[in-house]
Amino acid sequence: MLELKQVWPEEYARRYRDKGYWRGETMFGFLERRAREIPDRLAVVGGDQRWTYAGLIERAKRNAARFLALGLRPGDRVVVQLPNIPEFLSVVFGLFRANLIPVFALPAHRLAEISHIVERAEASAYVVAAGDGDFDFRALAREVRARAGGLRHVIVIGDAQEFHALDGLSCGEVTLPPPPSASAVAFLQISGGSTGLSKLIPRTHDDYIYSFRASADICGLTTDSVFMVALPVAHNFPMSSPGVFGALFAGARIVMCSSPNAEAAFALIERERVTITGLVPPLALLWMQAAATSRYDVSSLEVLLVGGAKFAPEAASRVRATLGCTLQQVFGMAEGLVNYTRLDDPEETIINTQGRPISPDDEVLIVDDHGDAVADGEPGLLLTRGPYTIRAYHNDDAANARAFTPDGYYRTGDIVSRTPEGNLVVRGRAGDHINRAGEKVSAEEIEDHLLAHPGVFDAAVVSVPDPYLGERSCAFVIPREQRPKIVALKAFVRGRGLAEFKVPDQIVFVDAFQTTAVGKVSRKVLRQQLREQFLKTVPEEV
Ligand code: OOB
Repeated sequence: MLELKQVWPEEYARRYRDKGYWRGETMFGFLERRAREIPDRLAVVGGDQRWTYAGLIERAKRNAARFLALGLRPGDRVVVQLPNIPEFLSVVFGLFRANLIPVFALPAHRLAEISHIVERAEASAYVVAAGDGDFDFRALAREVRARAGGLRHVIVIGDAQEFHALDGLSCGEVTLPPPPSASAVAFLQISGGSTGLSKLIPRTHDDYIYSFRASADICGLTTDSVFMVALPVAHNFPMSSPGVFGALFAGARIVMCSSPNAEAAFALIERERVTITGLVPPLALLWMQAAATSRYDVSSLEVLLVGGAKFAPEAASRVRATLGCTLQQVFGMAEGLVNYTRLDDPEETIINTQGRPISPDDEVLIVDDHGDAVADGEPGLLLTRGPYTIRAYHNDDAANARAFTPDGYYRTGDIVSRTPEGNLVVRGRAGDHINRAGEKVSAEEIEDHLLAHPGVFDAAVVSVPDPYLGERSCAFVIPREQRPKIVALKAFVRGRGLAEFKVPDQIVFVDAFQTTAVGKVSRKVLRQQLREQFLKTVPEEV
């Protein structure tokens, strides 16, 4: 069996084990242990389904047998693209039990992203729900299969058409394999992506379990907690900060919410007596506004986690008064490092900072452009390494050379400062991505799509401030003689099979890009110039 490894140098691995961060437990192992301890407690509620811990484990084992009976072999990668439904858990833990490697895609991903992920991960199978809202994932699966040759199986939850229906698969006579090593890669997560296409993030059982076990503790989860997922569950934040995995680790109950819409979520909070949930800042703003007039009782809510993008202090200061709960800011990344404000921090810290790392062994450096440490309070580039921060992306030497220092620090691309108490404050980004309501969009990736249009001579995509989204994307385009219409250009980008959140929010045609005396300008400088130009010319819009 092919076992993917994420390699920490031996002295670090030993230290992380000695200190009890890495405990040799596996993803399936911890859930099975919980199910033995509290078989009859509810693990997950979603739609009209209510599964106990025993019920979840049974379903996961059945799915494991189904996957293996289909011909998948331990170590094979399986792309999972599911909405917030209980089956997300029975599929993913089924894959863990079969020693298959889930690769997590978001429901918003389309042909371009899924085929890239399938190819990079060399995936053998793809699991989708038949549909989600208006979108038919079977049609997408058809296109993906036509493009990605190696994909052998498509498994569908619901009406499968020509594909395999999960429920219709036979379990056969398979023997489930022995557990994998806890230091092996358990799954591949997708990077937000600052440069070009998404990279794959290999997370081991040991490192990931540590991150959500500690998160569950920091977020105060107990067996009495009710954790609601309103953001897409496959994203690292709702998955592990403390996320569904942290909730299961704590023996809590998960409520799957299919839409982050305030009224739909409030109805579930009231019905299920939800105690904790997580949101990106734009949704937190909407919820605070909706709470003023909502007829639902959300008084069970104790903690609201907000992260994924910067939460303005002014908005943060209104959480308690409007929603009646404690705000917990979370600043994390799928590559590893996660910071939280603590529940008992002074209000001032909770409102004005993005918290401090999970682990005493998270090494955090804040440096200037020369790599020298800056003083407390001064902004600098955040570098980090630690017991749950990856040392390399999967199968991507070029990205690894850029993203990691020779001594193994991950260059986050974030500009932060540190308060004297050790809390981090996010001040900006060095990298060229757009943080659109928590969704990261790579400028380079969108530029490449724009350049494929015959009417586009050159394009530069930048982030501009947006009162609702935090940031939105603006594409500056130099047209060729036949200047395309803005709607047509947006439709062209969409038609390339991209997640909707990547289609430029705004397109501005320009005659030329400013160049320096040397004549040539780096993309990075160009984007910076355009951003400044935008802010100077249209300040009233921001
Ligand atoms: C989370 O993960 P990703 O991988 O989608 O994005 C990571 C990036 C960070 O490098 C930072 O630029 C930004 O998102 N970010 C924040 C933030 N939380 C994330 N920027 C400002 N303030 C915050 N609170 O977004 C993620 C992963 C785990 C937990 C929470 C968020």
